[in-house]
Amino acid sequence: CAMSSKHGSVNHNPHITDKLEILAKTYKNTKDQWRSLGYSKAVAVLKEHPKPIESWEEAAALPSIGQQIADKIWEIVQSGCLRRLDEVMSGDKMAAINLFNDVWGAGPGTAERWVQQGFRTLDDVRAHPDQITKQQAIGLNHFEDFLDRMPRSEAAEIENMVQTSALAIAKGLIVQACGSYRRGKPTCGDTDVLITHPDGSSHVGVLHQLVLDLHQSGFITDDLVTATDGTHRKYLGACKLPGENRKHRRIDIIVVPYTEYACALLYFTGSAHFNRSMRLLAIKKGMTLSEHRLNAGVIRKGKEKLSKGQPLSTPTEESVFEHLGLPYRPPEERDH
Ligand code: DCP
Ligand code: MG
Ligand code: MN
Repeated sequence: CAMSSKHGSVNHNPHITDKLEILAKTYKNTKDQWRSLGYSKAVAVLKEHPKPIESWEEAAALPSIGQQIADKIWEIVQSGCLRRLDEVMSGDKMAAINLFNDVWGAGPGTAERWVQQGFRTLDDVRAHPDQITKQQAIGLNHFEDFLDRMPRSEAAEIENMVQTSALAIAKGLIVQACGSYRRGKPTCGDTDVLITHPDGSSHVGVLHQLVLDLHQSGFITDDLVTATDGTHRKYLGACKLPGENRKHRRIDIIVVPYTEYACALLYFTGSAHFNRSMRLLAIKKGMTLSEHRLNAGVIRKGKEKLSKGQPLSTPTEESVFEHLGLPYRPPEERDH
């Protein structure tokens, strides 16, 4: 989490966590979010455990691990297998649910509906256009491409392409790839481009023109979402670099006012898990952290907010860490 100082510690129980992670993912795909969360928490605890689990009692004594999960851990330790996992994996319905959850724009609800309608393969779904949203149609079209993670060098090419186009619209724009790319990952699921302008106003109207221009040049191939969230404008789509043998890649672009640059940069760099723990920490300190700003002096009564507090000055990411009383963490160390 954002507060812990240990990173990259060795997992002494991969034989257990590998199996429990599959269960967590499967339950997530079936809307059984509560059970999924239980397994995810157990996996996180096991990954921090300093040694291989050797007894049922050792497992059950850990936080977030109850008797049922301890039983499963013990079964894996003793037999190397987990019957529940075999049951879950062997069902053709379960396999289809897991497949359908990988279609962009389809969540657990859609996946379950498609399965109930008797669909088991992507072609079954494709044969029923009346059951597919526009976004899901794009997801089905680029199914293999979207699942494939691109090398970070390709994310850099995409960042460059967007940067060149944006700078032709307004000089001085800051155009920067965030997400897994900024965290230094070797591969990226998409490219997350953040745009702002230091003069505080020239970012306005840029996104609309940029998307038009990138369509014109053939770089953007599909639009998934265009939305406004307060002062942020957001675009999700698909793009393809020029040249032979290029895959369609997911691209996310957000355009923000310069006053919100640091909080937006922090948010868009992630990871999602890191953001959640930063936000929780802010709440513990009587603050709220969002992709827009950091507020202090928030007064809560239970979950209800009596006062939303006042925004703090956050010119840099460092300043956000400082307000929260945390040592600065560079992007490469924000995976957890
Ligand atoms: N984000 C978040 N909460 C979410 C989704 C996203 O806080 N539920 C933030 C943190 C992410 C960033 O947005 O790092 C970009 O989202 P991505 O889904 O693109 O995730 P990553 O770039 O981190 O990983 P990937 O390589 O899979 O794209
Ligand atoms: Mg990303
Ligand atoms: Mn993204």
